[in-house]
Amino acid sequence: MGIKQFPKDFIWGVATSAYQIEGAWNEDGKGESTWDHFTHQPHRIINNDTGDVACDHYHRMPEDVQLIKNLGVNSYRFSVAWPRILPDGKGKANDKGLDFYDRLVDEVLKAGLQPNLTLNHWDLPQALEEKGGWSNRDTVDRFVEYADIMFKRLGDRVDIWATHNEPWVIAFLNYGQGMFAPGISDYSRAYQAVHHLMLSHGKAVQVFRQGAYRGQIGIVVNLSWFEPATDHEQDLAAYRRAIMNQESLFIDPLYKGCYPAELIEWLGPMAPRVEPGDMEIIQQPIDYLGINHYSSARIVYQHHSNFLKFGSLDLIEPGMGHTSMGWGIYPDGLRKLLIDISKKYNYPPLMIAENGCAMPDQLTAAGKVNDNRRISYLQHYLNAAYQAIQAGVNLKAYYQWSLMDNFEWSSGYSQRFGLVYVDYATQKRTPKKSYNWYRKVVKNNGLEE
Ligand code: IFM
Repeated sequence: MGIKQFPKDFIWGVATSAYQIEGAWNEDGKGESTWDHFTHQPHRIINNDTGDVACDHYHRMPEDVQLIKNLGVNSYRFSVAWPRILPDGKGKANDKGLDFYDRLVDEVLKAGLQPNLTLNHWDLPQALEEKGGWSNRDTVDRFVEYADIMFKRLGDRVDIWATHNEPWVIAFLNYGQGMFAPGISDYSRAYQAVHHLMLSHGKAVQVFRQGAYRGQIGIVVNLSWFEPATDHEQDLAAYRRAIMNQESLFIDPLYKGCYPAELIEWLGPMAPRVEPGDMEIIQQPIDYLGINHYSSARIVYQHHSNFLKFGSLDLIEPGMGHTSMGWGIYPDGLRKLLIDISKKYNYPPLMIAENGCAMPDQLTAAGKVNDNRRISYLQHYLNAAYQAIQAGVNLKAYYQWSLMDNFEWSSGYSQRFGLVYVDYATQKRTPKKSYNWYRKVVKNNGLEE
């Protein structure tokens, strides 16, 4: 049997984030995060679940790193809980918080893995939220102070850094739709948050370059693959707005130093306030662009849907159905997306920072999880990534989301994304069938044909 080989130095990994796995929400001097605050309110999350304990990773970190080592991957993507470092969002850093990530990075290195550290995977210190959070320009400088602390502490050992994970989600689900913490529905604030997230990214990259640290730095955006539903002018225009709002709004400033003019004009008074010099700061050269990809859709004009007046119809590969999140499975969307982004932005180095699926996994009486649909999902999406590389995409890495089942934001623990099953009552970890399948892919540095 032949192997579809990935490039020689390809990075294979798994990803997690602090709030979703760590627990220990108020231990060792950690401050309250927006997600602590949000989940402690009734009816925000399915079953009123919280991340108070989550996978108890804070206390089980060496065991979890061992699971990653045994998987054979060469990198681990995780995030730092900002309020563990700066409980009040500013001032003196919390030594115990820093010590935890120090130990984690050392453990990851000892296991022969490259650390890939995300500074902001959504858990903002609540103290900063109370002053306006990401819609307050002051948060930009608070983030840069925090980033500087982390660079100084771990810059000698971390290989890959990301400033933010999914700024689209932070801006639009947190401040626009109000579905995520802090639960605010105000699109003017959401667009202002976009600008502050991008500005804080640029400033943090400047600080990173000044420190001449050894690693690479980039940002991670979430991108679905979109196609216009028809070639009618209204659908085509709706499609352009969808693309601008998801993609160009975040990627154009990085590579072209501007926001998409057509979208800014459409937004009118909702457009963010930008100060002179901001766009130059955002356009700092980055080492890679991280992409999180989960779904694809056809875009239609819909007058009553939202102020951008577009609706989306899931694209689904015949026979592949949906994940348990209800997201259509369309692997070719990943191939098309990677090629499209590469062409638009002149073939930058790309990393798939997240891809994976929630499935209705069951632990059998024999203590096994036979998650064949996840294997099929990963097989197809990795094949799409392989085809994109063959087409010239400069893809450096693939991180599967996620190492283990964890707290899936507003869905709480109802969704299982892991290669490892977590029994939350006992915290027992059980590698699923897909864990062994992925191990083989990594070992072969490719897919069996
Ligand atoms: O669990 C999330 C992750 O935190 C960010 N990207 C999407 C994943 C699945 O919803």
